[in-house]
Amino acid sequence: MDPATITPSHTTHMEQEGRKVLLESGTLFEDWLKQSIDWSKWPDHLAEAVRYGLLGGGKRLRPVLVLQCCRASGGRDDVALTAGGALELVHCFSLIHDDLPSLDNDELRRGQPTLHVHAGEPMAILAGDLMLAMAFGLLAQAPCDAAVRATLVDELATGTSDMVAGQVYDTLGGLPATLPPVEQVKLVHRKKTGALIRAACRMGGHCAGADDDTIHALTTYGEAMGLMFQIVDDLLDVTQSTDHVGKATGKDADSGKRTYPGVLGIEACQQEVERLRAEAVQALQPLKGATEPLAALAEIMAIRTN
Ligand code: GRG
Repeated sequence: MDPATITPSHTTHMEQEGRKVLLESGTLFEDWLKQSIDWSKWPDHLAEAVRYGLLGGGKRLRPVLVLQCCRASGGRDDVALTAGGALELVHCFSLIHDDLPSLDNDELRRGQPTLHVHAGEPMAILAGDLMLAMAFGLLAQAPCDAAVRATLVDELATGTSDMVAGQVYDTLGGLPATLPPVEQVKLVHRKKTGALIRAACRMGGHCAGADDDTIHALTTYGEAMGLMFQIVDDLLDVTQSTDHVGKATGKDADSGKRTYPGVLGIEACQQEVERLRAEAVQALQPLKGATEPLAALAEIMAIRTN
């Protein structure tokens, strides 16, 4: 999926800037992942499956957030490229496993057959497992001091385990029954989708050796972005076609899942998206580095249509 097509061509300066940031930084990661991984270490068909799951398009939002949060905190690109590459490996692993017949049973992802359709279910499971191991292996080699490296590993482990807990809530239940419906949906979204986006922003700050106030600001930005991202995703599921989004839509209602539009209605969701976008941008105020790319990413993620 080409980020340049993420919105129609009418648009404000911030939207254009958001598309540019996503395209330029996303391409940087695409190239980095191709070049920095020693693909010859694995059997050819395993390497091919990982490459298919990792390099087959995607917006690269999470690694781009790592890079831009690192830059906004005054850090170096080389550390952020490694941390962002590791995070993207975890993200792509989660999509591969999420699509499996025993979970969401989806056949289309990023406009292509899902990995289990392409390479068979056993290979999809094993390629996903390898990608998770590769992610932590990459972080172990991050070009920074040992304390920062340990913090990056901790952040990625927290984000990944919260994501798995969110997936369990979403697919196997177990949410606290005392929570009102909207709080239940919020909890699932915060964990399943928000946790990795939050981790991306915090990892970007840690790559730069940021102080506590900066990490706090990036956390607020990341939490608002994460929740907003999933509410927009829920809205796309009810408003867009499968062809346009490149993955199956209309599934949430069919599967009886609780979603934001299902609980609040479409209009209230749109207002919540706008509130979270503004909250994300506001959170950037204390940062000393260049924050326009992060504000532009909030803008474009609020209005994305795929
Ligand atoms: C099975 C141990 C184990 C772990 C996997 C399956 C799973 C746990 C978690 C699923 C998490 C998940 C798929 C959340 C949905 C988040 C979401 C909206 C993903 C789509 O992100 P985009 O739009 O995708 O950024 P692209 O294709 O652009 O990268």
